[in-house]
Amino acid sequence: MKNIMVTGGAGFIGANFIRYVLKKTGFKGRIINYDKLTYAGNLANLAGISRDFGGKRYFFVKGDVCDAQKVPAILKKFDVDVIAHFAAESHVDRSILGPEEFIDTNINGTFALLKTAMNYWRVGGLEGSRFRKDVRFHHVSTDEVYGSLGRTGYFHETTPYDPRSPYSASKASSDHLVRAYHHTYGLPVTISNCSNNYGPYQFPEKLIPLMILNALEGKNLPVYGDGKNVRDWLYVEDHCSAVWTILKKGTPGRTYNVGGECEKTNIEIVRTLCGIMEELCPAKGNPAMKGRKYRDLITFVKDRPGHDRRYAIDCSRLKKELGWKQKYDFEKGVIRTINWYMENKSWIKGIKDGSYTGWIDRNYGKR
Ligand code: NAD
Ligand code: TDX
Repeated sequence: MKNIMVTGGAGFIGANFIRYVLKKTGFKGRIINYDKLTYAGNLANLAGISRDFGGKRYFFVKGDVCDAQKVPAILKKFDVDVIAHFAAESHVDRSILGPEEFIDTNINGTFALLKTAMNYWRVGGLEGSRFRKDVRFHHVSTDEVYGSLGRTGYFHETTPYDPRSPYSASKASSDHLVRAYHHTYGLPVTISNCSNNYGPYQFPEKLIPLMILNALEGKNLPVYGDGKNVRDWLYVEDHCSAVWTILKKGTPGRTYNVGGECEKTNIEIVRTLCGIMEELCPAKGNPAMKGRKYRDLITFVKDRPGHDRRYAIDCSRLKKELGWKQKYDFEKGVIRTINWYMENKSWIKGIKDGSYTGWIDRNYGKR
C-alpha cells in the first residue's frame, strides 16, 4: 500500500481511520482524503493531521464520489493503489425523512467508484479482466444490512440480507454491487460489516454524543420507544484497526463482520452515560442542571419508524482468520469519549454555530 484514497475521511470514522493509520501503524505512504464535506464532514476532525502531515503524506481533496471526472483524475494524480471507501450518508433518522441522498451517495456513489477503480486498475480488456497485483477496494459497511434479530442469535457473514430502513437498504445495495464487481470482473475487493461505533469526532446526531452534549447542557435525553432496542457497541479505534487488518491481511472477495461483542439496550447506555458523567463532571457543579441529576433528564419519546429491535455481530471470522481483537471495553471507551467531548469545546462550538462548514483547503491545486 503506497497511496490510499480514503473516501469520507472528514467524517467520524474516516477521520479516526486517517489518524490511526498515520500515527499508529507505521504506514509510510500517502493518504488522500476525498470528501464532499456534507453536514457530516468536518475538516476540524483532521486539524492536527493536516498540520503534521499535510502536503507530504496527507492530502485533502473536496469532491463527490459520484463525480465521474474528478475521481479518475485523483486516482491518476496520486497513483492510488488502495481505496478505503467510508463515504456515505450514515444516519438512519435522516434516511427516513429524506432517502434521496442515501440513494445518490451510498448506491450510485459506490457504483461510480467501482467503475472508476476498475478502469484505472485494469490490465487489458473487460473480458476476463485482470488487475494490477497491488490494488484493493475496501468497502466499509454496516451490520444493519442483516435486518433485525429476536432475543437470541447473531449476524454471521452468511446471514441473508434483510435491510429495513432506507439507510440499510442503500448500504445493502452497495455491498451487492461491490461483491458483483468481484465475482463478475475479478476486482480485488473486501467488505466489512460493522456494528455501532462511538468515540471522538462523532457528529452529535448519533445516540452517544447526542446524550453527552444534551446532558452537559441540561437538555432532555430522548430515548426512542421503550428504550429496550439492543445495539452492539464498538469503540471507533477498534473499527479502524479492523479495517487496517483487513487491508493488510484480508482475502480478496471476502466479507468480515466487525463488532464490539458488547450488546446493550439503549436505556442501559443512557443510564451508564449518566452515571459516569456524575463522576467525571457532577451535575451538582453544572449550572445548566439546576439541581437535577443527569438521570432526571431521561425522557421516553415516540419510537423511530421501523426501529430494528436487536443487532448482534459474530466477528469470530475476523478474530480467527486475521488475528484482530478489540482493545477497548465499553467502560474504558465511554470514559475516553466523555472526556474528549468535555475537552473539545471549540469543536463542539463549531458544530453548534455552523462555522465548521466554512473550512476550505486553500492549498489544494498549489501542490
Ligand atoms: P459520517 O456521516 O460521520 O461521515 C460520512 C462522511 O462522508 C462525511 O465526511 C461526508 O462529508 C462524506 N460524504 C458523504 N457523501 C459524500 C459523497 N457523495 N462524496 C464524498 N464524500 C461524501 O459517517 P461515519 O459514521 O463516519 O460512517 C462512515 C462509514 O461507516 C459509512 O459508510 C457508514 O455506513 C459506515 N458505518 C458506520 C457506523 C457507525 O456507527 N457510525 C457503523 C458501521 C458502519
Ligand atoms: O436520540 C436518539 N434516541 C434513541 O433512542 C437517537 C439518535 C437514537 N436512539 C436509539 C436508536 C437506536 O436504537 O439509539 C440507537 C442508536 O441510534 P443511532 O446512534 O442513530 O444509530 P443506529 O441507528 O443504530 O445506526 C448506527 O449504527 C450503524 C449508525 O448511525 C449507522 O451509520 C451504522 O451503520
